[in-house]
Amino acid sequence: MNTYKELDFYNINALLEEDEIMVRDQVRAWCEDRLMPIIAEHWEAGTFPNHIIPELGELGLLGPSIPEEYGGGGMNSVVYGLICQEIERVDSGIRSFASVQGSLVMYPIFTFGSEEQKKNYLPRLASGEIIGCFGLTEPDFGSDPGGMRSRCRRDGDDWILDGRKMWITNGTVSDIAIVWARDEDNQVQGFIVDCKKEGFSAPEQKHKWSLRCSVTSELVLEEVRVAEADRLPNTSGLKSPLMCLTQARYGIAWGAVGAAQACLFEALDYTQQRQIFDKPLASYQLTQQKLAEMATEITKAQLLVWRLGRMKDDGSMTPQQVSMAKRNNVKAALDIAREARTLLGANGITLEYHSGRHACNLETVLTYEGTHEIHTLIIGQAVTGLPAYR
Ligand code: TGC
Ligand code: FAD
Repeated sequence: MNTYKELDFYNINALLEEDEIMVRDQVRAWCEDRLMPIIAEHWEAGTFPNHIIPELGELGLLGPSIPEEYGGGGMNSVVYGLICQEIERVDSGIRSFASVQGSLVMYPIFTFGSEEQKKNYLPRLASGEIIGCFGLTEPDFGSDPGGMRSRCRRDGDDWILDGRKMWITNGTVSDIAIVWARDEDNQVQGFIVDCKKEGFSAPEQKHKWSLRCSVTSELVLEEVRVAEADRLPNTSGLKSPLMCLTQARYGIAWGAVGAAQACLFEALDYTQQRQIFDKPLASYQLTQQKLAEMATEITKAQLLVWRLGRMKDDGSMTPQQVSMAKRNNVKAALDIAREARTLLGANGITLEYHSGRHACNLETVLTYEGTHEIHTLIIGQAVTGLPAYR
C-alpha cells in the first residue's frame, strides 16, 4: 500500500516536467519499499545499510547529473534535487551518502580531473562499486577551511601528504578519498588518495546522537605517497573545494524539504487520531497553528529550491543563492521536526516515530556544509558588500 503523502499547496507539481516527476516517483517508491522499513533499526544500531549501495547505483542515484559516458545519469539539477528530497524524507544520513558520493567525490573528479581519472573512477563510483569521501575539514579548521594545516610536497614524480581531517562522512568505508592540502607555495591542491596506501588510516568517530546511519571518520595521513597522476590537475586553489560545497549544499536544500514533509505528515496523522479532552488533537487551535506554520514553511522551501534548480540548469545560479536556500530550508526543517515531536507527546521520543530522529539528524545538517551562521554571513556579505567573517 502506498502511504506516501505530499504537501503541494502551491501546485509545484505543475512546475515539474513529466520525466522529472517520473524519476521522483520511482525513487519515492524505492525509498518507501526498501529504506523506510529498516531505517529506525539501523539508526538505533548506528550502522549504515550497506546492502542498499548497489541498489543506489542501479537506480542512478549516485552522481545523477554526471554525463552518461562516465556512468552517470546525465539528468538535470531538478532531478538531482528531487532525488535528495525523497531520500532525506527517510533519513538525512542516507542522503548524505548520496551527496558525498555525487557532489563531493564524483563532481571534483569530473570538474578538475584528467580524462584518465574520469574514465577510471566515475563509472565505478556511479555504480557503487567503489565508495569515496571528501576530506576538507580539520580538527582546528571547519568554518574556515582556508586555514588548513594539511600539507603536500613534491618528491620526484610523487607527492607526500601529511595531515589530519576530521568529521569525514564515509571515511572508514571508502576506497578513495578526495583530500585537500596546501603545497610548498601555499596553494591548495586536491588529490585522489587510495585509502589502502601506506600511512593512510580512517578511524571511525563513534558515539554520535545525530546522523547515526552515516559513517563519520577522522582521516590520518602520515607521509602518504601519491603519484602526480592522482593529483587533480585542473583545480584553482581553495575555490575548487568551495565549488564542490556549492553542489552538495544545493542537494541539502532540497533534502531538507523531504525531512520536513515526513515530519508534517507524521504530526498530522497523529493529531487526527489522538483524542485529548474528548476531541482530536488536530481540532485545537494551538495544534492548527503549529501545522499551518509547518505547511507554510514547507511551501516556501519548495519554491526556493524549485527556482534554484531552474537557475542551476540555466547556468545563472550563484553560491550565495545556494547559501540562502541551504540556510532557510535546513533551519525550517529542524524547527518543523522539533515541533512535530512536541505534537507526538511521549511517543515522539521513541524510534517508532520519525520526527525525533529527523530532528537529531538535522542538528548535523544545520552544522555541516557551512553552519547556519556561516551562511548568514555569506548572505550578509551579498547584501551589504562587506565580509564579516574575520
Ligand atoms: P573566499 O575568499 O571567500 O573564497 C575563495 C574563492 O572561492 C570562491 N568561493 C566559492 N566558489 C564557489 N562556491 C562557493 N561556495 C564559494 N565560496 C567562495 C570565492 O569567490 C573566491 O574566488 P576567487 O576567484 O575570488 O579566488 O574564501 P574564505 O577563505 O574567505 O572563505 C569563505 C567562507 C567562510 C564562506 C568559506 O570558507 C566557507 O564556505 N566555509 C564553510 C566551510 C564548509 O562549508 N565546510 C564544509 C565541509 S564538507 C561537509 O561538510 C560535507 S558534509 C557531508 C554531506 O554533504 O552530506
Ligand atoms: P566551527 O567552525 O568551530 O564553528 C563553531 C561555531 O562557531 C559554529 O556555531 C559556527 O557557526 C560559529 N562560527 C564560525 N565562524 C564564525 C564567525 N566568523 N562568526 C560567528 N560565528 C562563527 N567535513 C568534510 O570536509 N567532509 C565531510 O564529509 C564532512 N562530513 C561531516 C559529517 C558530520 C556528521 C558532521 C557533524 C560534520 C561533517 N563535516 C565534514 C564537517 C563540517 O563541515 C564542519 O563541522 C562544519 O563546517 C563546521 O566546522 P566546525 O565543526 O569546526 O565548527
